[in-house]
Amino acid sequence: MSFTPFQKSMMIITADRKTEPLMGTTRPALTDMLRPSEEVAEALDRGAPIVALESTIISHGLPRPRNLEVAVELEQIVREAGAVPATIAVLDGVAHIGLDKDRLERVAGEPGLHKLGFRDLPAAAALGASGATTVSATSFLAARAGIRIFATGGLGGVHRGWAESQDESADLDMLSRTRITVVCAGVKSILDVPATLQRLETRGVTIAGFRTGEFPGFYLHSSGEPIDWRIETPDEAAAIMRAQDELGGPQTALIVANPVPRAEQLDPALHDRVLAEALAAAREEGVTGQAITPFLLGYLVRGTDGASLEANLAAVRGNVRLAGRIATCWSRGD
Ligand code: PSU
Ligand code: MN
Repeated sequence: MSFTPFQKSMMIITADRKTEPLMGTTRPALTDMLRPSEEVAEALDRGAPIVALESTIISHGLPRPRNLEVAVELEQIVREAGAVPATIAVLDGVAHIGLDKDRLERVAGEPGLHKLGFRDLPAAAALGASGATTVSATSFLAARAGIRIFATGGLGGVHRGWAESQDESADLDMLSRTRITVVCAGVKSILDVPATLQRLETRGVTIAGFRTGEFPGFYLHSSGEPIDWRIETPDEAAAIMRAQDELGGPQTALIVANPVPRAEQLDPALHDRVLAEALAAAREEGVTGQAITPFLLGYLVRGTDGASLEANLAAVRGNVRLAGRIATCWSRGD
């Protein structure tokens, strides 16, 4: 007898619910903490193609009110590719896998939403908090719900000046222990890209360039860093995913690195100039930790008169489209 990924995840949830409550405490059932929308639950049951989408890019990564339009548009792109979108966020302590219109509006507009990495999920769930999920939290929640494919803009990674700040995004650690395929335009160019690639190699995360042998540079078509594996079709991505499962071993991710088209990239000279200014401003203002990524992305949008935003959106749209195609190949089993 075989089971769909959703059925398997529900078995885990059911099994977890049977575990002994801690002495003297009651634990909310996991089903209450993780709630697939009706549409997503039904797609999981049928083994239909699904693409997970993160919400931090909506709440913290893009300026309002454009962010809501983008959130709606990204879901539409997934549908056009023949897959079901599952935007993920935590609202009042519940991790929603797939958001209806009202919930999407909350994520785009609610002031003071948390930015939730993986480590924040237990606290948010227990305390009934609301927040947008980063790549680390979204990867975990998607995989937990039985979703294998996830699209975003650019991953977090090793920050410049890492030796002093020790700031390495939790995204990398999560991708080294989660069986998910993430389609992205590389890592954000505000980061130390060679150091990030080194960390991904050390941690055993597979990277395949989609029609490129160079790691994309988020706003830029290329970061200039070579990568070892190049694929030409979504089928090849699905084949790598099947090989991951068949080979076994640690539950690592597959990064499908999909560059923004050259025609839509940010002008490289403008990029380098404004990024240098942004990094200097962050140093001067003492911005660190969780705040630094939104600060730098926001600075770039203003410093390039919105051109970085257009490049960012072009990258995300392309990633979402490709993720939809990979999800279709994956669920067809070819
Ligand atoms: N991609 C974008 N914009 C974003 C992000 C990704 O195009 O804002 C978010 C993702 O949620 C990613 C997070 O996980 O930035 C990384 O934040 P940090 O560097 O604090 O880990
Ligand atoms: Mn960080």
